[in-house]
Amino acid sequence: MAHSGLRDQILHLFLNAEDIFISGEDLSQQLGVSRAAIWKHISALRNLGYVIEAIPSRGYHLVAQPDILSPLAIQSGLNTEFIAQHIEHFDRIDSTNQRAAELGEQGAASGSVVIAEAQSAGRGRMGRKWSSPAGVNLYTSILLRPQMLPMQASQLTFLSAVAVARTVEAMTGVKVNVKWPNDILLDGKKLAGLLNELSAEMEGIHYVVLGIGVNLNMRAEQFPDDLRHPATSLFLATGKNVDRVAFAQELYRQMEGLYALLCAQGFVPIRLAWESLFDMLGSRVAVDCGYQQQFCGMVAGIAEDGALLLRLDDGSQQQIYSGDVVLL
Ligand code: BTX
Repeated sequence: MAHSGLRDQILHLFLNAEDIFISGEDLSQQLGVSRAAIWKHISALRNLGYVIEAIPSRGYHLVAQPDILSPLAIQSGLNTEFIAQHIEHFDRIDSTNQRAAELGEQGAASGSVVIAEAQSAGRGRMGRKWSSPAGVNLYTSILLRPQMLPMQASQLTFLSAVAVARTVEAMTGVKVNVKWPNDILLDGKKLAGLLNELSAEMEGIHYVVLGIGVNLNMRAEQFPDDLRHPATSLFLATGKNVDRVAFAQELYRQMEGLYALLCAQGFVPIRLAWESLFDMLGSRVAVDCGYQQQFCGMVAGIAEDGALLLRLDDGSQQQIYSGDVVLL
């Protein structure tokens, strides 16, 4: 985890103070420690990359924060009801999905979030790996306890895709597309990946972990050579670094808003939002479903349960549950 104790409390005061300057006297009174202790922790914060100005007659002023996805920074001004009200942050972890599943087993509240600067075993679908270099991207997992049937859980994948797309547009003005089932593409290159994992019985869901990886400030040389599809980052596309804390905040707000919409109005508005980002509607595609099964046809949309709807050449409609889609 990033920080602890008094340091966190000092940061909390900086981030939530009305006035940009706080005197050493005020800090020591509010936290009940000596001014020498405050000074020691301010030095420690500076060593971590926080830029803190000290002006004798006015006090301390937090000028800049290091590029760390610290829970305090994310929670300051977040304004969500439940998503990211509880955040676990790691400098490095095997997989945020793995940790969020542990939290799910331990009874953590719906909306709990795990976030990491780097992953040593970031997971993709079907045992694939998600490349997760340190300090440049977003790797996060959101724990939810939705009141829905297990067969409806894939609705949450579409919801996550819409949330990522809207966040990217809000933060950078860049428009992205989605590809069935779970890709987010920028100019045809993979920008983000979603991995949603489920713990359920036939009758209901215990919890869902929504895993989201977005390439934000990743440089070209940080991508592995053996990617299956071309990939990109927002930095590569725009030439500008993205503020990772602001991006995470916007993503959690979008997730919460769309989740509220799903709970209130069902899947239809989410499906329509997703389809508006899906530029293959009406296109002729081939879908490789594995086991030497392949379908060709026209993309007609997605079904309530997340299946891809394909109009085959004989006019019949085929629902496809998994496969790789290629434009013909
Ligand atoms: P996927 O199976 O659709 O994509 C995995 C494939 O994408 C890999 O086989 C590789 O070719 C390519 N790839 C790997 N890393 C990257 C990258 N950084 N950018 C673009 N392409 C890449 C997608 O699976 C699901 C990924 C979810 C990742 C998040 S991160 C937070 C959470 N924790 C966790 O362990 N996984 C999720």
